Amino acid sequence: PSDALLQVALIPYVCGAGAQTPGCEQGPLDFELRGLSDALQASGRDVWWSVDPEALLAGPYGSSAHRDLPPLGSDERNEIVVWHVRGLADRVEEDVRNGAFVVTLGGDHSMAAGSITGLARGLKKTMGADVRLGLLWLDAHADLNTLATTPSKALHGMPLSQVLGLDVAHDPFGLGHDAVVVAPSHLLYAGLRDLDPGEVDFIRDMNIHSFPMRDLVGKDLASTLIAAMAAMDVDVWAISLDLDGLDPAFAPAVGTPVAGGLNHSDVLQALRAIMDRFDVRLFEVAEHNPTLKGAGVNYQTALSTLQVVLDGATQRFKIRSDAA
Ligand code: B3U
Ligand code: MN
Ligand code: MN
Repeated sequence: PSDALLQVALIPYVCGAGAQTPGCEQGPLDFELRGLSDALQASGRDVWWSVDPEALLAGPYGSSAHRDLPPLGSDERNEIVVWHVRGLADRVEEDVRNGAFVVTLGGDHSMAAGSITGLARGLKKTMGADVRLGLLWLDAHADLNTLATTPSKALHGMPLSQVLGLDVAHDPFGLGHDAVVVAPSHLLYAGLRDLDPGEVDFIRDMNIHSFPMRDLVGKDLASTLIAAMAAMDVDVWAISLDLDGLDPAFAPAVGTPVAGGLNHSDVLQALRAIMDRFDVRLFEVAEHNPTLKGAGVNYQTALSTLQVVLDGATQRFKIRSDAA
């Protein structure tokens, strides 16, 4: 019916243990304290927190676990990430099964292992086992390291090795063998400018479609991404935005800023065009670290980005429910 509302589930990932710089665990609550859910509530959509970020922070792997973090790479450190990743995957799966558009809010980028796996599981149940999932990854980093190639041992540099199945034997995110959910040919990178040698090899050897920053000079981001996405045989898309993919002017409060990033208005224009054309079911904002300077700028950037994405999702939903 045409009066149906788009359901939008905000899902928090209150974990920063996957990053070298602590603080991302406070990201989702900071977004909410600055007014996120109210600002996103609009006619035509129903926005709610699927889990209360404050309650999660008060739990066993919340603020207290982050106060004195065990060293990177230790079992104790990874256990915190695994707990949050598994919880996120379950939450995303359930909300996707119930037909919601999912917004995952971090939290360090290890979250993507859970969000993309949860989305794939939910889609398999609602659309069938052979649904093809595409992933647009906006980031300064490729986040493609394995335990063998990582220079830092930080799990936020590894979620895509899980999603693509590069290190199934070690399963560092504890998601099991069925969590290989995106084909390398269905991954699209934009904004890359700080890669490790192992990641450069993976991208070359697997022929992953990538627009590093230097290849975007003088190109129109929207039409470049649209053309690349249209050439992929994909049914449903997820988009993961690492705030450090943007130029630090638009998102200064990130643990690993890298100069010379994506222009925010270019990204907004691209997202408008993408939401118009492709069936996007999940949008992720990662690496918001409110303990660093410039958190208010991060928030404004995240908010305007989500407004564009949800406007597009609402439009598509209206067209779909009018036709039904
Ligand atoms: N590639 C490096 C650095 C890094 C990855 N993601 C962020 N930083 N934010 C690594 O540690 O894997
Ligand atoms: Mn990054
Ligand atoms: Mn990242």
